[in-house]
Amino acid sequence: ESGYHAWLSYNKALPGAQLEQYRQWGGAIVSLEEQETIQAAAAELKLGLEAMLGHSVSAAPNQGQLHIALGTFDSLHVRYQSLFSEKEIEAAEAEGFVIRTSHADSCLAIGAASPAGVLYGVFHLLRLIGTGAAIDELAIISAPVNGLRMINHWDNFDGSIERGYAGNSFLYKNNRFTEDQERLRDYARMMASVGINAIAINNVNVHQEETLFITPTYLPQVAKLADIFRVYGIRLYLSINFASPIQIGGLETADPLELDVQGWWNNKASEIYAAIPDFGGFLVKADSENRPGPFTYGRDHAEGANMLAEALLPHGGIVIWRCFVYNCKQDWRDRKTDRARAAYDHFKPLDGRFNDNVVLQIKNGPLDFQVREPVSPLFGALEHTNQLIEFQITQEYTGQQRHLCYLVPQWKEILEFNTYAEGEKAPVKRVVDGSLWGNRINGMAAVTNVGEDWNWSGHLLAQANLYGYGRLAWNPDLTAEQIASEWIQLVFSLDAAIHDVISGLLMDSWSIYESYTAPLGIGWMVNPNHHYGPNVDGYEYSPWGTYHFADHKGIGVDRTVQTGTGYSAQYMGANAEVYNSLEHCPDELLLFFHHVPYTHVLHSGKTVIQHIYDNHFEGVERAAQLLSAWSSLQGRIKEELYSQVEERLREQARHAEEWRDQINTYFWRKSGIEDKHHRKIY
Ligand code: BDP
Repeated sequence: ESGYHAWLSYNKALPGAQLEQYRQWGGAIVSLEEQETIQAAAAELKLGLEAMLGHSVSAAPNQGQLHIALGTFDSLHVRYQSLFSEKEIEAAEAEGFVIRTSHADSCLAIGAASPAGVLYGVFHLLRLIGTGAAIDELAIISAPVNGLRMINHWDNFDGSIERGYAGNSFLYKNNRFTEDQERLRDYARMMASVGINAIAINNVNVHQEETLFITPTYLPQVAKLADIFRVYGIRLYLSINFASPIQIGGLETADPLELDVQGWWNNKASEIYAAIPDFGGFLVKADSENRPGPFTYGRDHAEGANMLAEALLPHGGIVIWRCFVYNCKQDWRDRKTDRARAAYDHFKPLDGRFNDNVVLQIKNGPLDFQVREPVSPLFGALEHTNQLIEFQITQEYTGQQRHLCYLVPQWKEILEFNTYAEGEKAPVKRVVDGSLWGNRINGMAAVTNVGEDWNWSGHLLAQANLYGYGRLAWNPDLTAEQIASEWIQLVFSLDAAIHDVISGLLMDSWSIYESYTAPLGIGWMVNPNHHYGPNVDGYEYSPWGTYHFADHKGIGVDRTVQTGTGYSAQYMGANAEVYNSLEHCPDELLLFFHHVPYTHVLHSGKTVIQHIYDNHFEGVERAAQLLSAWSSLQGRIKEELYSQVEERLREQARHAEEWRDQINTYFWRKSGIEDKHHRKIY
């Protein structure tokens, strides 16, 4: 009851009217295939139905008994095959499913082209039941919009997690693979239930020990993990160290154009595929934050990526190459080097040079997962390159799962953002899903927020981000509210009043967090290294390229073409003009693009300084309201769930005050301008 079963809790309290329907259809399951994923799907369906309906489910319906049948289109019993038309089968594509209730056949059938599709169909049906939907007239065709729906773990072999806020790793402990197979299976179930089909199991910063994952020392254990994932339709990926040929291969170079190096990777790939026949491929962080890469040898990133791609190609593997490349040793006195420009400047010139089995992984914004950033201008700029968007589920800069920040609204906004590529209407979601330019490899990746905490995500409500990411990767057209509703109903209750309280909390949380932290898109006012809590100048005189340039007159980074770094010109169409213009730039990103006096008047009618004061006072009040709203649920939801969230919201309310006071005080001291309302500033 701690949240361990998350959205697969299969709570019993279902509404009466529908319950009757569920009982009628859910009395028996017909599943005839031996294939392991289909077996897992049937087992999941039985588990879910029995828990939610409180009766046992048989494997053989009586004559004329309503029942659920599941299987692949090719192997379903002939009796059910006519339930699916050619058109539907085509529309379900490789990974999707069709669900149909047929009274004439006494059957609710779940069909798919692949076993994974059947599994997704089962989870969809369970979700319908868990959220109280009617099931006796179903005709659903659903196919994932994105090809890759990927999770990145930043877990280290010693058991720590880079930017992990839910305890240590449940994959590794003290340089060993975990023995807790049950937890791994539960994790795989949970991921499959929202459509995840790819997981990279180790940190993109690959240290010495993890470099050995691709050697005989650890490959057998990596393979065991892949076996568990495979049952649930998930392919395993590894982050690799670009310097592996030197570190574990005994070569003197990792130069991608050296024949020895190429040969080494070719052999390595064969070795990996011998152990894991469906191995997904490599995730690579190169020439970034002190990681090795092709630059050392005077080669560019296309040469580096393509060399690995050649090695994986014969086995059907791919290279996921990250675009998080910038100078992290910048002199803060240098006002011309702009970190925000870096990804575009590095990768735009390489468009069209990557092999077909390479995909670039691009962070959603140009900097690094701040609470508010513009969308990365690379989206829309790479017409001839496969690409994935990278989100951060783990709340590194958004409260570290101590503060509530439901991120789905942020991701939605990003996915809907119009890039103006190819004319008028080209939202990021269509670049990412590959439909704009017909990219073969496409989709989403995200840094996960899970750890060995019993509820997976530390803050129970942060589970909604993990759930939401998967749902959005499957279908980016779902709304943030819809996703929140599903999660709330599956985890807590179908009670409308309870639902509304929790939904209100989730939906307001991003804006609340934004309001008491760094203002107007400037970001970065956090403590160095761990990134929790306020520190206005924490990164101001550092080499990381993350500045706000506040002085006694004003604040902000001038990224205009005329007087600034010219970053705004990396955008297309109206975006470039809007961001470049002081007059038209949206308030929420003003300080990202412009350096302005504190007296500058926003579209809202307030001055920048008064906006900072007001927003921070209001933010603290709104954070306190989160706690009082949650308190109204005491006694109405399970105590174990209630109390863990209460504890976090209490910390948030207190900590928001610290943010307010440090930010407001800083700007009052810098500017000397009084708060119009004469509230307490220190
Ligand atoms: C930053 C993190 C750092 C990661 C890096 C990355 O602070 O720990 O290694 O991103 O994405 O957000 O590689």
